[in-house]
Amino acid sequence: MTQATLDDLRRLAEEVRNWGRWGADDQIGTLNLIGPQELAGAMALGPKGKVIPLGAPIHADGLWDANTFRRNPIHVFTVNGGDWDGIGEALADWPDAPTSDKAIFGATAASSTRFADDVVIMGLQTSTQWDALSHAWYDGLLYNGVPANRVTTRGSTHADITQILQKGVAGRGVLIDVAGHRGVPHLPANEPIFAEELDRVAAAQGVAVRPGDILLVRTGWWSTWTPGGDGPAWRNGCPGLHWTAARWLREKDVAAVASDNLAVEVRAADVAGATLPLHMLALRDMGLTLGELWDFEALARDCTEDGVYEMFVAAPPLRVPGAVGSAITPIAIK
Ligand code: UVW
Repeated sequence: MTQATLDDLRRLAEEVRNWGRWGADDQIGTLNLIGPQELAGAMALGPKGKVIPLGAPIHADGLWDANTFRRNPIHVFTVNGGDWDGIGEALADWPDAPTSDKAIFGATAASSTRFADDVVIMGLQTSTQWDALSHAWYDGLLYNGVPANRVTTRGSTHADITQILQKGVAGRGVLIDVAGHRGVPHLPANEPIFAEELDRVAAAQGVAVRPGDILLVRTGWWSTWTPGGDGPAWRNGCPGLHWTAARWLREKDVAAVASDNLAVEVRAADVAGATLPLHMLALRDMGLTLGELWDFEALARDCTEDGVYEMFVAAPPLRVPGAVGSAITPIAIK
C-alpha cells in the first residue's frame, strides 16, 4: 500500500466536510439525514417482526487487558440470593449498618420477598458502541469547526453522545456483507475495503444505499473473537474500511456507519501522521457517527436466507451527559 500524507487526508477532508450544512450550532451531523419520512419508511421494514440483537456480550472476557487504556467490563453482584440467609440477624447485630440498608433488608428479610442487584463498571468504548462526534479530532477542531477544548474531564460540551438521542438512533439499516460476498467467514487481517467493493456488494445483494441509511459493513472479523482470546492480535489485525471510502460515504449521504471490527476502519492505516484517518474524516469533518464492535453474524445468516439486506435498526445510546461515546445494544428488526 502506498503511504499517503496528511495533506492527502486534508484534501479529502475539504471534499467531504459538512460543516455548516445543518447550521453553525449543529451537533449531530449526518444523522440529520434521518428525517420523519426516512424513519417512517424504516419502521415499515420489520414485517416479519423478527428481532436480531447486534450487541456483543458485556463481560470480563472482552478484548482488552491490564496493559491497555481500556479495560474489560467488571460485573459484580451487590445483593445475591445467599445474602438472605441470616441477614435479619446480621443487621440487628451490626450497630453501624447504614440505616437505609437496615430498613430495606430488615423488612424484606422478614417477608417472603427476595431480590438480587448488580453493578457493571465499564468503559463506554469497550464493547459495542457509538462514537460521539466529539470522540476524535485533529488540528484542534471538532465537528463543525468547534475548538477541541470543549472536551474536558468534566465532559464534552459540544457533540456529546446525548445529542444523537434526537434521532433515536433509529432508521433504515443496510447490511453490506463484504465477507459473505467474498464467500469467506471473514476478511484477512488488515485488509482494507475500498468504495468500489461496497458498490459491488450492494449490487450483488440487490440493495441500494440511500441518503439517511445506517450502513452496516460486515468484515466477519467479529466471528474470530473468542472469549479469553488474544486481544492485541485481534485488535491489531482488524480489517475494515479504507479512509478513502469517506468520499463514497459522503456521496451516498449515509447517516451513520457501523462495523463488526474495532474502529470501522482498517487497523493498519496508511496515512503518515494520522493513526485513525477515517475517524478524522468521519467524526470531525463529515459529522458521521461511527458504530464499532457490532455483531452481524446472526443478521448476515438471516439476510443470506431471505435475500433481504435492509431492515429497521434501533440503537439508542446511554444518556450520559458529556460522554464522548456510549455502549449500546443495537437491534435489527426484519
Ligand atoms: C480509539 O481507538 C481511540 O477509538 P475507537 O474505539 O473509536 O476506535
